[in-house]
Amino acid sequence: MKKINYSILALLGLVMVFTGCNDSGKKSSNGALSSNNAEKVYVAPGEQDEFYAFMSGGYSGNLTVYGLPSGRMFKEIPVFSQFPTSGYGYSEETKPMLNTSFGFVPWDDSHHPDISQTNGELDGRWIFINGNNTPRIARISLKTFETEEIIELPNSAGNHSSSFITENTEYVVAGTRFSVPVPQRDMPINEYKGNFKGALSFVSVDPEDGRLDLKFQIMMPGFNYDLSHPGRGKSHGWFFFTTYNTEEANSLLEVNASQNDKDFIAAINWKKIEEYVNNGGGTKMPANYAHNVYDEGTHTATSTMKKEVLTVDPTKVPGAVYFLPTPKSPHGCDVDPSGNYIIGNGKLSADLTVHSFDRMLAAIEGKKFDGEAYGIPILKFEDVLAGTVKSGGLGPLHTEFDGKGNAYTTFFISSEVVKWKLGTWEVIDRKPTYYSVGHLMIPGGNSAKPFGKYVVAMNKITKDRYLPTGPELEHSAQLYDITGDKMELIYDFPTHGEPHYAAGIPAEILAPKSQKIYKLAENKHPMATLGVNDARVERKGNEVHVYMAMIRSHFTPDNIEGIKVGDKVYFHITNHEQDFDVPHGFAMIGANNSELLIMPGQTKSLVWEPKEVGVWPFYCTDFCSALHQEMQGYVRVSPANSNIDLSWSLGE
Ligand code: RUQ
Ligand code: CUA
Repeated sequence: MKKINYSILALLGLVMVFTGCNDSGKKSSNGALSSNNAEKVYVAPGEQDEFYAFMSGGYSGNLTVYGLPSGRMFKEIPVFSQFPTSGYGYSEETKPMLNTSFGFVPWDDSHHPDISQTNGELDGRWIFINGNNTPRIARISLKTFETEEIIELPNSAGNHSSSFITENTEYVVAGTRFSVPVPQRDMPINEYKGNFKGALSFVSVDPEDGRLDLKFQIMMPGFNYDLSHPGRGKSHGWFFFTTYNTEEANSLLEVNASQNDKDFIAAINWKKIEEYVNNGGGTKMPANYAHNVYDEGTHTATSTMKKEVLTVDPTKVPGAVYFLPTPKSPHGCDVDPSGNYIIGNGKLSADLTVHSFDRMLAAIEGKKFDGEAYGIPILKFEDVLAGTVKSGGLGPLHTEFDGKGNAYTTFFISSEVVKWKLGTWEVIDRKPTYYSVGHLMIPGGNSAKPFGKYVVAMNKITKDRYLPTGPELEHSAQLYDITGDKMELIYDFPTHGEPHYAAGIPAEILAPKSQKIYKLAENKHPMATLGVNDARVERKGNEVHVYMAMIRSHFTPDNIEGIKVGDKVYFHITNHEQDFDVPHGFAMIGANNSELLIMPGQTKSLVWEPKEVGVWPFYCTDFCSALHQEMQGYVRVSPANSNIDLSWSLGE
């Protein structure tokens, strides 16, 4: 396929050369060239973007924030990975965020962000994202753009069909990609079939403060649960998951999991299961998983180990779970804005399978089953099929919607986005991507109300798009204008990590609510230094606690003596600024962690273990005023057996 891509590219290149020189402002056949299109993405200095785009960081473990249409990156939000830029995962306050049942896990692989919804529309309160490797879900505040909560998922492995939310953010849902023994135990791998389980986790979200709670897990047959999306509108109350490896192979899956002509989309009536568990149904099972919560008042996270999970055997809840046969190892599982169409993107096929929710209900009503799998009824393919999109592309992965009756599907192998019409299934347009596109994103594209102005294609291969940077290239995103009948490629920009999915939202929903400072008067951190007179240094055995304040352009105190080799020195530092965008940093020579970047009104703590006697400097890392270079101090470190008294000062 690469060859095809390059010949298309070469052709386009020729078009570029010829139209580029003599075309003065007229629309050229290659969208990216016309000055009209340049204007479409140009956000002049001082102006702001129309949309926020939150792109998953993939193997960076984080979430990056971009503006659309400019493609400018605004922030990287640390989620599952330690982040020295701010001290996340290094500061004493944030280390608990990365606690798991496996201990401290300072990295993950984040795939699918999803923004909270009310009545099926984006409400912009929180964004959720999955950790794929050590199964976790994070909740990030869209007021502070900080990670506020991480919950681990027991009985799960490869948390891929995650983290998608229901239309009133009742649940954030996560299906396991790998089935595993539940509970985990020592057993031969080749006894997988019939013995492993696939857990689908329903994590409730508190409507007031967003707090997460693992409400129940459905113990499904041992397939791979790849992707999922909620029903909406008429199908609200249902959730749909693609499966592959219904063969339950445990080795050489590229061959052995591609035997069945059809795998399934699992349709889960979660309202029914919720009712069942609310009436005392389900089995409590011992478990061990971390629940980490960051408290904005104390600026501190706590980690609690939970010991129990409620599991549900789907065969015990009649009418709650069905299988919809779907060709051919389906990947993406996307639901249109009306909630009627469920699209299975069969990655080994050229056609897209669209199921109808109405037809599914009718088939269930008529009890028209085609056997069962592990006690779960299988519906007949013909009975649930709404239509097939004869796409002409290869390797369909993901579909999004523009809210105007059109759907857009990415094709990994043929490297293109294909636009087609819901209901008639006809292909309307296709545009190449450069190269090998994975997900795509329309702001609100997986809600009842998409904002169908742009689609962003997230490509896996960058090759010749940008100046080379050695063997490793950032991935590329491509922006298409979708306001007309035909899509137009208007921009191309690099992204950070590996964006799998992304979520977009109009700036006007988020920007006005964005927090500017933390109020010092509301700082409840137990180690905060709220007045400069409270600044002090205290010794408890070999632990020394420095209570420090910072304001332009000094630390209080800035001279500390009486520290000894072998001490463990905790700096608890409070930023006394109350102006927007005036953080201070703190860096200590030889510290085995990172700096701290402390926001106005916030307290953060860093531990430092001095190894050598001497007089050691610390300084502010953020250029905060004309006297930033003066914002510095010294710690005197004496031998372990010295009897120099603890003392501290400023300006003496
Ligand atoms: S997916 S490999 Cu979202 Cu297409 Cu993860
Ligand atoms: Cu504070 Cu530089």
